[in-house]
Amino acid sequence: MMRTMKTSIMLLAWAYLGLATISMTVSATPNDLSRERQATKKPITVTIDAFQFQPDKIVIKRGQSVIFINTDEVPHTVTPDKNGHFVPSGIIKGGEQYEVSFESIGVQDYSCDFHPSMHGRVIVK
Ligand SMILES: [Cu+2]
Repeated sequence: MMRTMKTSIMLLAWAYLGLATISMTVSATPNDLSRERQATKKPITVTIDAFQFQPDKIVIKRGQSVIFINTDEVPHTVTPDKNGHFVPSGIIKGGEQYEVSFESIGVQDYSCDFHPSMHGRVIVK
C-alpha cells in the first residue's frame, strides 16, 4: 500500500516536472515575434466615399482582412472580378461596413455592382 502511494507521488512529481518544462518552453517563445505577427495581420480599412474606393489600391498579407466602410448614403457592393478570390459583400448600405479576409495570394480586382465606374485592387502577398 505504502509502496503504491510512493510510486504514484513520484509519478505525480514527474508529470509536474514535465508540465513545468513544457510551460517554460512555451514562455520562452519570443513574445516580440508573436506580437509582430498579430500586428501585421491587423485589418486594413478602405473607405467608400463619393462613389470611390479610397485607397483604391492596397497591398496586404495573406490572411489579412479588409474592412470596407460605406460612408456614402447610397448602397454599394464589393464584388470580386474574375481574378478576385474572396467572398463578395452583397449590398453594403450607406453607413454600414463589410469585413472580408483574403486567403489567396495575387492581384485581385473588385468593383461595385451598381456603379461600373467603381473599381479597386487588392494585392495579396
Ligand atoms: Cu457603388
